[in-house]
Amino acid sequence: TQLETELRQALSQGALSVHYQPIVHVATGGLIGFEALARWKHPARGFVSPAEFIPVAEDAGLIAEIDQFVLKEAAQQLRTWSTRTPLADTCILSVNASTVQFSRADFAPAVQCILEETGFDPVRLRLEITESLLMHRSPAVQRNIDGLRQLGLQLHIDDFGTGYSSLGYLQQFAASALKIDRSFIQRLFNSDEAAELVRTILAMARNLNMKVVAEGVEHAEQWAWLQDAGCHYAQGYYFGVPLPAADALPLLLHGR
Ligand code: G
Ligand code: G
Ligand code: MN
Ligand code: NA
Repeated sequence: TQLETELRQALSQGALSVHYQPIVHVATGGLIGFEALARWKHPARGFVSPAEFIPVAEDAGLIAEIDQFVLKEAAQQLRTWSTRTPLADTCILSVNASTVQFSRADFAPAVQCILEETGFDPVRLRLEITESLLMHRSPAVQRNIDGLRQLGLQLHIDDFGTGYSSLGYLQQFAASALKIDRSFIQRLFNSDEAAELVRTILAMARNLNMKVVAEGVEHAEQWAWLQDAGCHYAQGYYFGVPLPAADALPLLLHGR
């Protein structure tokens, strides 16, 4: 397709970049780190959403290149910021990892390679994967999961609540955190079910020894509710939109 051709060009011409969205401690509102998000600035169409180009990249066999670009770029960026503030040495980095990648034998080794090249501490890295991975377990997927965990990084389940994960899979998988999909946070005050569901996810995460990240927090009221409910971390426009590196640095320097 045309989009695929243009995406190949974009990759070779360096038209992809990374934006950084703050992740905060719910209790204090203090910055703990960033989610790195791919951005494609198309010469004619402006910014194309990853919701549009990531599925194309997955079908075209370009996703490994994109995910690895984002990881390497973001890890390097945080290393660069170390010269500006000591907070850059402790803040966490959360990066999306396509399910497609987990079937490739060279995935975990490629992540290890990027961590060694950039000198980024694996303990500060979170890979966000979607619930669909829990349903597509195979020996290759399992080897990658084991390999990644041996590196010391954390696996977080993105868009949690929208997929099909059974609690059994979740426990086996040994994810460190659940990121509650923003649709639940958006409906928090519109529907008793949404609020009850978020409470249930929090209780389940406590029992399974996992942390919870609330996504899509847009209002102070939602933040207050999450504080009350004992949610650990949050992300959303209320705390900050995804920003280019130059605009994200001040958040590290001065706090959110
Ligand atoms: O940033 P935005 O809300 O437009 O992202 C839309 C979707 O694209 C989200 O579900 C997000 O997880 C996904 N996405 C953004 N950046 C990346 C990336 O670098 N790799 C992968 N695999 N997905 C990404
Ligand atoms: O699926 P994933 O969690 O990776 O998606 C992250 C995307 O969600 C980001 O690209 C960002 O554009 C979008 N996003 C982040 N915070 C908010 C928010 O508060 N409201 C809405 N509507 N979208 C958000
Ligand atoms: Mn994500
Ligand atoms: Na999400």
